Amino acid sequence: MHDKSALVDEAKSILQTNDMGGYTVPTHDLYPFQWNWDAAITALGWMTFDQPRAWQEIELLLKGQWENGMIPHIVFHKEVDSYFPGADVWGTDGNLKTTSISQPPVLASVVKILAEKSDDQNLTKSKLTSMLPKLIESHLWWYRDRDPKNSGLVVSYHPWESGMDNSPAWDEALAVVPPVDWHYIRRDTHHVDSMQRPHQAEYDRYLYLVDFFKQQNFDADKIFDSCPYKMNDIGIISILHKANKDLVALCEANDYNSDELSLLKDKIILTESAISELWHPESSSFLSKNAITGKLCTELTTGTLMALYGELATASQAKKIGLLLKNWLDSSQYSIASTHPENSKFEAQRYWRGPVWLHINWLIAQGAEQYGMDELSEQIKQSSSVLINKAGFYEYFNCDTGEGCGGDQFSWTAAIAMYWFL
Ligand code: 2M8
Repeated sequence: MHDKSALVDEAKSILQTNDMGGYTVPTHDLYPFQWNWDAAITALGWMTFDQPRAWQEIELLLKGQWENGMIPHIVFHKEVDSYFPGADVWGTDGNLKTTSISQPPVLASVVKILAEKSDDQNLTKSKLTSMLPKLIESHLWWYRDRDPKNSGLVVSYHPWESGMDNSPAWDEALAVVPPVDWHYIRRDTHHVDSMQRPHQAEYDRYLYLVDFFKQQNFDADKIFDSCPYKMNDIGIISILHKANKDLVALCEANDYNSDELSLLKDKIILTESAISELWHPESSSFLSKNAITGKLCTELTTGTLMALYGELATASQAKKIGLLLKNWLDSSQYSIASTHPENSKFEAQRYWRGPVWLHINWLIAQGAEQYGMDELSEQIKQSSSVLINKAGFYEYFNCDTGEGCGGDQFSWTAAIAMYWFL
């Protein structure tokens, strides 16, 4: 067992080392830019010892926001060639280069936490004045561009958008996407053992989609009509739903009102009435749905547990998910495997196909707590802290051995550990 204060010092120094002067890279070399949901989670870590710096993290992310409201998945603040695909491959316009997709919108929920925990009300007020309209715009973007038919269930166009890149839930839908027909050199496998990263066949298709968005001139209607990959991702839907409720609450607490905000309130009701489409009684879980074929993705991944976090489950559904979660925790040596260990596609060390991710645990633990499953929530927290004590602040952890995997000195792992249990 490490000394707690030594761990706090180490976690702080990871954020400081990864600080590029206002934004934090997830880890040097492997991910040398600012990522969307990493920035949100990382701000929670900054908040524990430097509140102005926490707000700054978000301000710099919002600098990359598109005119249509989208907050991109990566903001390429500076050119660095240790990552592929870089800004040139994405081919977007603008002075500040970004990617052309987004990522799980946990940001508004984080801003609510920052505002509530802040001890400088003037600073908070001035930050919220500029941020609230931008956050509202970003949520409206999800509903406008990603749910133009007003179904209540937004779609995602890329596994990278889910943040759970090579999750087995995406395999079938991704297999239909053609491979890219040009040669490229991956950089990720120069930094990390290829056994811990996605396969080449997946990268070929990730890149095809990147090209596809560019060829459509990033036109929302064209992409909605013809994108070969379209997913009702239960992870994104749940995180957006929760963030939407948090944003409405934050605006109300700060006497902020607008027509746009009323639109968001309507979306909350709409999603709640549509979510039963994704409930799969045989799995005791909500599932993602391939929006092209209408087929549910029956692989149990931690994305499916996000419905608890979004508070989208009824009491009886939540009870079933709770039993599933208990069984899930008991099925691997360490914490919550990102793919249920009994699934045939489970791999204990390969990226989003088995390893444990700490920020995901935090989201699921909040979900369990919201439904009164305090013991489960506590078990998730304890098992997360065991990993930090055993392995340190890695990107993710082998759920059988507890060994740290992927990038070391990882910002969101350090940040969530500081905020949650250190
Ligand atoms: C991973 O994704 C990037 C692409 O976005 C990659 O593998 O190149 C994912 O774990 C994603 O969720 C995360 O935001 C990103 C940076 O930590 O890395």
